[in-house]
Amino acid sequence: MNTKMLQIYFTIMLLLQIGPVLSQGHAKHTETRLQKLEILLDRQQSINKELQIEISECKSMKDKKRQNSPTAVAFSTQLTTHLTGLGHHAAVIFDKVILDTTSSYNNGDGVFVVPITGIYVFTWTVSVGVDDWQNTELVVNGIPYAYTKVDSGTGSDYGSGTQIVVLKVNKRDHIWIRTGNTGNGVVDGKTFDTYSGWILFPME
Ligand SMILES: [Ca+2]
Repeated sequence: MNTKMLQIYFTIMLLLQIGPVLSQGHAKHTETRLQKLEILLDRQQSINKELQIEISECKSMKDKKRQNSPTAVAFSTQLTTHLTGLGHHAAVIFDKVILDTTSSYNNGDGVFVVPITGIYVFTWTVSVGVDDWQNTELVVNGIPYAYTKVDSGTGSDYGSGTQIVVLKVNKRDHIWIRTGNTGNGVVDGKTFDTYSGWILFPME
């Protein structure tokens, strides 16, 4: 063998000896990495399970809250009759219920009972016929917060008064329309008069 052949021979021998050592080391390294990855995967899977449990708990809590607290509150009523002989601070009872999403308005006494604490909008209209006049007010638990004043003249005169008010009211508060301190006790409903309210946003 010449020198070149010898060099090639030794190189091959060296590679044959080192090869298995290198591949053994590589396999060991890969195995260690795999074990680490398996541990990480196990941890991740248990975290995922915990998160799934928490998510389902949150969902059921949200559903329960929705069931207990109706947030879509709106009612709309109308006075179809002609009221006479109303004294001071007498309830104006709007007899026809057009809309009441939470069944919170009672057309027997004209009271809307707040189903959930929040900011609400209330509006009402009161009309009078020839030569009648009447003040009305919106009361929360008997305390007035807004007023209308309507006074028609003689002849073929008539008029309507409308008011709108935004209030923070609490669950179970009673809200209704009543006559004020002045007026001749006549409210000319006949579908011209309405009392409505709706929630802007809940505060619970
Ligand atoms: Ca008048």
